[in-house]
Amino acid sequence: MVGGKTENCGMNGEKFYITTPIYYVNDKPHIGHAYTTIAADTLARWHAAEGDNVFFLTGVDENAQKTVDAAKKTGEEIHAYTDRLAALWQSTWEKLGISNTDFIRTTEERHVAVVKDFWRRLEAAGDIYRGEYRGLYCKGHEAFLKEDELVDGLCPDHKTAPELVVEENYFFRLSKYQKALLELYEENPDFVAPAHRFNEIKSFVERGLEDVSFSREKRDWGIPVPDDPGQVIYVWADALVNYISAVGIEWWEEHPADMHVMAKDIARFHAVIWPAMLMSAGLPLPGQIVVHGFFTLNGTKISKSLGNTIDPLDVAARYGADGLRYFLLREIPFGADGDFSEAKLRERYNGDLANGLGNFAARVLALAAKEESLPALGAEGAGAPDNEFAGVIEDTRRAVRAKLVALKFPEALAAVWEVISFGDRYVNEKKVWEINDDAARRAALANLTALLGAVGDMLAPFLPDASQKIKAALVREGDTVRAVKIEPLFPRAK
Ligand code: ME8
Repeated sequence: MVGGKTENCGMNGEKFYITTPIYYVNDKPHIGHAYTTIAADTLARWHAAEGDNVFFLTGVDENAQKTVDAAKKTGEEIHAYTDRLAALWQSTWEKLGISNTDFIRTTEERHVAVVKDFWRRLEAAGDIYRGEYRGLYCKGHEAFLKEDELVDGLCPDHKTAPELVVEENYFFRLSKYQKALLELYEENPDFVAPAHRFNEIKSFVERGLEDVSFSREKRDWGIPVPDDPGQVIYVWADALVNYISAVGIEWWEEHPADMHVMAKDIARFHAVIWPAMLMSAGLPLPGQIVVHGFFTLNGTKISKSLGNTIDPLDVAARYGADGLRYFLLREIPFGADGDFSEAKLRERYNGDLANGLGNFAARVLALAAKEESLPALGAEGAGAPDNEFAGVIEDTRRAVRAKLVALKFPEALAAVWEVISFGDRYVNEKKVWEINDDAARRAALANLTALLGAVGDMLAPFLPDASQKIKAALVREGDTVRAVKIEPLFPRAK
């Protein structure tokens, strides 16, 4: 019962349901969150362009204990705090051009109701039992750590001492699902991408699974366990269900998520616990867990406690949302760890965007704007874009598609930049600005506007603003296109 796959998409209005993690509201978004959301947005936009009926979900995870701590720190009443943070996350995504269909908050009634229903399904399957839990709880992870995972007694990621917790909890019988999970992995060789992440997951499950504590004692924040107000549901058991509560159980039964996108830190929750929960609840499984690496900032770990977070909105204010999107997608091989540095971003921005795409668009549009309408791509007869150009454009479209199916964002963009260089060389070799023969000049410009239009199209999922501007500068009228000069797409950054 595994959901749809990317390769099957397109052209037929099929549903494509893609998600980001729901982020904690103990802080504002940083560059790592922006990366996940931009990558998911690119896939969502691409699927929509291919004709799919896309549902793209993001949101916030509010029921964690760290929300309580964060609100205490600011001195705000907790609901006022979560309202403010949820609005901040939402507006950040808007400013970064994120095309999400919905935004879910785990304090919403639509979510709480489905979580309780889900819990009852686990209970009915005999997979919830009471027991005593002793463990070392890390608030940063909102998860228990094993003794051997600590470094000098501290959580290696958060550099904080975990808290010893001894309490009566409800447990979820995760161990019961080891065999079923291994079968799932065996039957679905793309269930987790990329492959090296899948291997980590498989060997983790092969080593054996322990049941997980699925509730916490006496908390006044979180979703109460049905029929036991002394316990609240473990924040992960609550958060994962957002993927269902946003669309409703009936939708999920008919069309579970095709793709859950996230970083490696939470891959186990999505590729092990989540499918086991769904099996227990008798619900279909997601199609694919897509896992990227972790970002550092100028070579060091991004962490609030180290004070080196970076606000994606600051970056977008200086380089545009497209500048940020381009850097993240072009620079970091999806799946590998990446490093954010403004110097590298500036280099990419000036080199590839200002001098590359921006300059090419400006040259072509300035020359073409001097002409009457030109024959558009697909037009017949003398002066229409020639076969070489049509062929190059088609090959590039195919390459971009193939790279996106394989989650190779840098390679997909590199393919578009190759065709931009091809266009630039053509302008230079032909010296298009010097061609006096009207027919020859117009034929060259028909080729170039066709190429630029195709570049605008192909970049739509990656650089929505620039793509929009390019498309608006090429006004299509039947079989012809009229070019309009535009302001520089990417003014050079100092
Ligand atoms: O884990 N590099 O929320 P979260 C790359 N609420 N990506 C990063 C990153 C970094 N340095 N830091 C964060 C949670 N991310 C849960 C999720 S889902 C049902 C519940 C991104 O706010 C990346 O996508 O800690 C990572 O998986 C996610 O933020 C963790 O977000």
